[in-house]
Amino acid sequence: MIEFRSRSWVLLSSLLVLVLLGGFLITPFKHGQTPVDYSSKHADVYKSPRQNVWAELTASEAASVNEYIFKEHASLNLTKHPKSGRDNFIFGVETLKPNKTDTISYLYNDGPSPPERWAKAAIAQNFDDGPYMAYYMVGPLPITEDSVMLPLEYIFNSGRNYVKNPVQDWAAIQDFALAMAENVSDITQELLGATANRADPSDPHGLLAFPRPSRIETGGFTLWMQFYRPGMGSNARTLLPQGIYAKVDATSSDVTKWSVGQFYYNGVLYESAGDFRTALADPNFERTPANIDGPWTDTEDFESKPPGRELPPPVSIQPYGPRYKFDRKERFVSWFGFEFYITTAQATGVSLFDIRFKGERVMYELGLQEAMAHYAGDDPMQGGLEFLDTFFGMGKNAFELVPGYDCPAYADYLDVEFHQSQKTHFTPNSICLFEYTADYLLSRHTAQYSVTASRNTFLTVRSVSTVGNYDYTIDYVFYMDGTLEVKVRASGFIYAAFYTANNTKSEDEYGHRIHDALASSMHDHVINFKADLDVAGPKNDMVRMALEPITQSYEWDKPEHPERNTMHLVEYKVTEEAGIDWPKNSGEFYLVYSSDQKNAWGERKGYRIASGSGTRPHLTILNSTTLGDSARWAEHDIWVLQNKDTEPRSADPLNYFTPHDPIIDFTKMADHENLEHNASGSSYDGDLVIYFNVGAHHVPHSGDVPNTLMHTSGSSVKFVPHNFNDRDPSRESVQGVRLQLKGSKSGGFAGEQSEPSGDLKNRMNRRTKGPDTTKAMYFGATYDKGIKIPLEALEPSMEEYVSEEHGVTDLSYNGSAAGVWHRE
Ligand SMILES: *[C@@H]1O[C@H](CO)[C@@H](O)[C@H](O)[C@H]1NC(C)=O
Ligand SMILES: *[C@@H]1O[C@H](CO)[C@@H](O)[C@H](O)[C@H]1NC(C)=O
Ligand SMILES: *[C@@H]1O[C@H](CO)[C@@H](O)[C@H](O)[C@H]1NC(C)=O
Ligand SMILES: *[C@@H]1O[C@H](CO)[C@@H](O)[C@H](O)[C@H]1NC(C)=O
Ligand SMILES: *[C@@H]1O[C@H](CO)[C@@H](O)[C@H](O)[C@H]1NC(C)=O
Ligand SMILES: *[C@@H]1O[C@H](CO)[C@@H](O)[C@H](O)[C@H]1NC(C)=O
Ligand SMILES: *[C@@H]1O[C@H](CO)[C@@H](O)[C@H](O)[C@H]1NC(C)=O
Ligand SMILES: [Cu+2]
Repeated sequence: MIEFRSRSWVLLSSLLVLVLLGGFLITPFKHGQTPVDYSSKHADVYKSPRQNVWAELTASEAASVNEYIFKEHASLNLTKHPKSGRDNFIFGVETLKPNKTDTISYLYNDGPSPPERWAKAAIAQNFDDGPYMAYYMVGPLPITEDSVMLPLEYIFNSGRNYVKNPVQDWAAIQDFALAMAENVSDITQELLGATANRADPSDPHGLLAFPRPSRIETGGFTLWMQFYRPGMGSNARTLLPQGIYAKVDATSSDVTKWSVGQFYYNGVLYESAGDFRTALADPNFERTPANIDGPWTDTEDFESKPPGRELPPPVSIQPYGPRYKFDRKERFVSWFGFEFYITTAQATGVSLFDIRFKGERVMYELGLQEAMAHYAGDDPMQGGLEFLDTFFGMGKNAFELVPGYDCPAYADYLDVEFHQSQKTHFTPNSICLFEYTADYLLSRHTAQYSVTASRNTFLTVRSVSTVGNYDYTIDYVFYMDGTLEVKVRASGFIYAAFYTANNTKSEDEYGHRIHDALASSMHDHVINFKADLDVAGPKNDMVRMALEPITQSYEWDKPEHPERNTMHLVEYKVTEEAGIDWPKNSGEFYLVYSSDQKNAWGERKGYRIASGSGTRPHLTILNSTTLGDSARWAEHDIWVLQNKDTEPRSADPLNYFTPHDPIIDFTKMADHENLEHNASGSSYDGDLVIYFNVGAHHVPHSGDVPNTLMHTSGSSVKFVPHNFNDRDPSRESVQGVRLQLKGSKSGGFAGEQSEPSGDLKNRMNRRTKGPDTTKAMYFGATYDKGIKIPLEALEPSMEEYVSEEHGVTDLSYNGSAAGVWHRE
């Protein structure tokens, strides 16, 4: 019997990969032979060629950085356990990714030593005019007498390493919201049948008040607070907005100076709680029904039994183990020519570095930058609601994956560590790595005497970031022909609008009615990724290859056609930094060509930036009032820029607090700089970088209740080789079969080839019953005997899921990039 790997054997699996690959690819298993003995230990551990220079800090590195800052920078007056907004504290430490230019010699020129290792520290710091969050660089690591702490400025084109923090006194803000709710408890009781419960804020029968900054000035807010029901049973809070809104003057960083102003209810604005109360006392006061929780927000239906539900669905299995090699320590993966390193960051989650295909450079870096959701609506909450989800942390909110559900039962899982508030936090099994065979072929062809079919097996690196109401499944997918795909799918509770039964309001202008007192709220998801393409080396050119109609005359066409209406290719070089949208009618190919490397046919080696599946939108809103300059990358589909050490990211989480003067302003990165490096005298070295967006224009409808479905939200961009190789490189890697059709003809076009020898021949003829029957000629290995499948491979034991109850972000400021606080 062939045994299956279980998750508890995951560590062992990396030891096995080498043996597996050897066994699998070179000596196909013979009938009856047990391919791998999983119970024995193997001496060989797969080793990455180099060390992962982008790896997150280890727990001991982080501890040493924290200790160094405390000891050597006592003047910062840091406390270990902040209890109030006046305390200074180290919020988090993580790896400061090395400058690309400092890695080149180590990665590509056999340089002996890796670049220096540095840490980035985020420190909550009070200055004379209030609280700030400031970034520092600490290094080189390990900490020695030569290590220093410097303001981290070079990666922020604002020239600042700090952002004013308007929510530093989070405990006071919570108390303020509670006091506001208590002050109008007579009104909420009357109109919503509930009040806030100070003793138990998560009381399912109580109310919460949640703030949205409707205007962010330097260092202060104007806020609107809306009431919500907690929806604690279902976690459906964002489906339970209530129709009462309060405006808060929060321009002072001292919360005791905040004050409540206007109220809004049923389309009417009241100047104060008093005016609202007076209006409510009028017997003609117009009410609108409240939005009440109930079974309609439940995410599961445990009861229904439509025909078919009594059987489990098909699942994928992997009886012989994985075919990739994986260095778990360095997080390095090698699979059919692809090689890359995996790393993570608190804000952005998984990134891949040094991606090569068949030994040649493809990308230096591929990773998420920011995930934005921008809403619209005619009420004070939805009217300006916007989220930049790295602010809450796409990495630190990537939780354990559900085995057999998020990823196939046989996937490898990676744990993640991050360092926040002087502690190392451990998230088990939050990245998965697996091969999967598509339900469709990569290639096939039926010829006169034969039919050939090649399976499409791909490799996926997956994580899921749960930011409040939404779960984003983020995939990096590798295909055997050298294609890479970046795919994001969102599911979870929509952030819905309160439905006002006021017939003077225009129907369906911002969404649809989806329950008694609930409306959907249109919003754009624009999710930004960086792809630092180094196609066959760092010097690249981006061109738009247009397909254009033309009227041409050809000598051979005369006299019948003096002119012929046809089409041709026209190349437009992208000569300066620009934001480009997907072309109408897909009428252009966006190609990144090597400036100096050509394939065997003299064509420039290239990769095409192609649209994948779903929609790939940019922001519908022009010059968003809420966003200011904080997310200008959302305004076009694809950006091509000069690559610079000083511009490693398109955004920073703290952009959320300074929309009009963000710490990273993308417009200053995409500022029309020259992309031509061929001319003499050009200071530009030819290394370009691409930023691109995936996402969706989301107009939720009744089918988004209770949860948005992955297939309506899925969106991807692909990077497809274009003359990168001399021919299709997948041919040597794929597994498939060629069937010789019955009949007497052989030879010639698509006829029978000479018989292969040895093992292959044995296997080839395994299923043929006689000389006249169809013959199967397999390429790549095949399954060659029945297997007994353990339950574990079909339905992994959930005992393996080890996470304890954890703090999923509730989209409040506590635990965001603004800090984490404890009560005095
Ligand atoms: C240090 O911080 C505490 C609050 O955490 C404050 O009371 C004290 O005045 C600060 N000292 C200096 C020198 O800034
Ligand atoms: C990266 O390069 C910038 C300037 O190009 C420099 O200021 C910075 O110190 C370098 N970073 C590291 C970690 O060496
Ligand atoms: C902030 O969140 C942490 C958990 O991350 C929790 O322990 C703490 O009590 C919260 N602080 C406040 C003021 O709610
Ligand atoms: C609540 O009412 C009290 C008493 O009128 C007032 O002092 C306080 O400022 C109010 N708080 C809020 C948050 O509205
Ligand atoms: C409905 O909303 C409009 C504003 O859009 C407001 O003028 C009107 O008074 C509201 N009607 C009721 C019945 O509340
Ligand atoms: C964007 O809006 C701001 C504020 O209204 C305005 O100052 C600016 O000129 C606008 N920019 C563009 C490009 O429309
Ligand atoms: C550089 O490229 C541009 C655009 O393709 C071309 O017009 C120009 O002649 C080239 N210059 C040199 C020196 O090759
Ligand atoms: Cu959505």
